[in-house]
This record gives sequence, C-alpha cells and structure tokens, in this order.
Amino acid sequence: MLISVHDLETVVRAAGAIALAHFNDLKNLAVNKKSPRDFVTDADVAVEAFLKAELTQKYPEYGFWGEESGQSADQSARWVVDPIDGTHSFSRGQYFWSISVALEIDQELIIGAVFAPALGDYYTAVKGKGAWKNGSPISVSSESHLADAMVATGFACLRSYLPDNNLDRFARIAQSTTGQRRFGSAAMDLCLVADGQVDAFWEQELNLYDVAAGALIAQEAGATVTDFQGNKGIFPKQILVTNGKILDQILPLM
Ligand code: 2AM
Ligand code: CA
Repeated sequence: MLISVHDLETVVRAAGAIALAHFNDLKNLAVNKKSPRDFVTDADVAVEAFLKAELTQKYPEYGFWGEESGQSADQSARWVVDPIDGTHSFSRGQYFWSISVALEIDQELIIGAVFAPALGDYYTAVKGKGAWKNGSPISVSSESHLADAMVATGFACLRSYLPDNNLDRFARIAQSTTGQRRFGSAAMDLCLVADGQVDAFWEQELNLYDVAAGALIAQEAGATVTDFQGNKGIFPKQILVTNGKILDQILPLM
C-alpha cells in the first residue's frame, strides 16, 4: 500500500500528543533503568504501544520493530520506531527529544518522520522525493570549510563502557571546527544536518531505530551518510552524516 506523508503525519502527531502530555506532567513520570545509564519511562512505553497499534492496524502488511517492544515476526517490510529518542533529556524537562518512525522495505528506507513535540518541529522525507520541515523543503548547509563548521556528536558509546569512547575523536574535531553541540537525540541531530543547522554529526553504537528516519531525511536533504571510513550507507554503530562539502576534511580526523 502507498503510504501518504499526511497519513503518517496524523499518526506521528497523535503519538506526539501522548508524549507531550507526559512531558507536561514530569513530576508524575516513572523513570526506570533498563541497564546502567539507559532509561525508559512510561511515556516511551505508551508512545510505542500507540504507534504499534495504529501502524499495524492501518498497514497490516508491514511488520514492526520498536525500541521498547522488540520485533514482530515479519521483518522484510517493517516500521522501525523509536518512541522517544532522547529519553534522558525528556525525563529532565529538556526540549531536544523526538519520536522517530521509518518504513523499511527490503532494507531500503522508504519514508521517515521525526517529530520533536516540545519544539513543534516535524521533519519528514520520502525516498527520491525530498525532505521537509513543517511542510517546507529543507536542504543541507553550504559550509565548505571544516574550520568554520558547526558539528554535533553524542556519546551513546560511553554507556556501553567501550574503549573507543569518542572522547579522543571529539577532541580532535573540536580543535578543527568552530562550533560543537551535543543535543542528546540522534534522530534530531540527523534532522539538524538535513536542515543546515549543523554541518556534520557522528556517533557510535547506536541502533537502527535511533537513526533510520533521520538518516533518510538527511539523505533526501542532500547529506552524505557514511561510516567513519567514508563507506556510503547507514551504519548505526558508526554513523557520520555531513553536508557532503566537508566530508573529505573530516574523514582523516575520524
Ligand atoms: P535514546 O534516548 O532513545 O535511548 C544520544 O547520544 C543517543 O544515544 C540517543 O539517540 C539515545 O537514544 C542513545 N542512547 C541512549 N542510551 C543508550 C545506550 N545505553 N546505548 C546506546 N545508545 C543509547
Ligand atoms: Ca532511542
């Protein structure tokens, strides 16, 4: 079945309303830890349950994979969902968190939506058709000098206590760029590259549900999505997204 961006937007915005209701009532929010430094709240569970019910009922031909509830049987064509990306920020009352929904068929991303309800920003993209923020087309920045660039990263890898913890890489890149940001939601970071608000983003040890929708939005806005060696493709364990113009300059620092 052909999915319209508008039908998807209706579902994702309704999920956003559920998340926002919890966000506006934080003092009553139960925050639990899945493992050290990995949080889940009632809001994550409620938003994912809503999206799973809505999407599988409206589009029974597609399977479902969500961060909190796992994978349904059919996974060749599936929704890939992060109910709240940036749960830690959410639980502290900060605004940078998002709902991330992508449709993947035979390992190809077809449509993606990232909604940041507290910011009121809705990003979407359709394979081969472009990317939009709040209904207007978006594209990556034109910055071509790494020295003048604004970059973003995250440290999900620290939570798995990996020896390659991004700190040395961050130090190298911070010394070679003008601005560095750490927003705490990979799905949002990818949309910020798509919208030209930052020129590059990289992170390690993410999962497909953190990056699927945002990576399609970034690609459709003209971004290059690679691993740290410059191989093209979406590699959640090692993802580098740039405006394309600074890729050759940032790769040696990765
Ligand atoms: P989350 O909020 O949905 O968990 C920020 O650095 C990114 O890391 C976010 O996309 C965040 O997604 C993700 N993240 C948080 N905890 C993590 C963990 N324990 N392992 C891997 N990624 C994590
Ligand atoms: Ca997540």
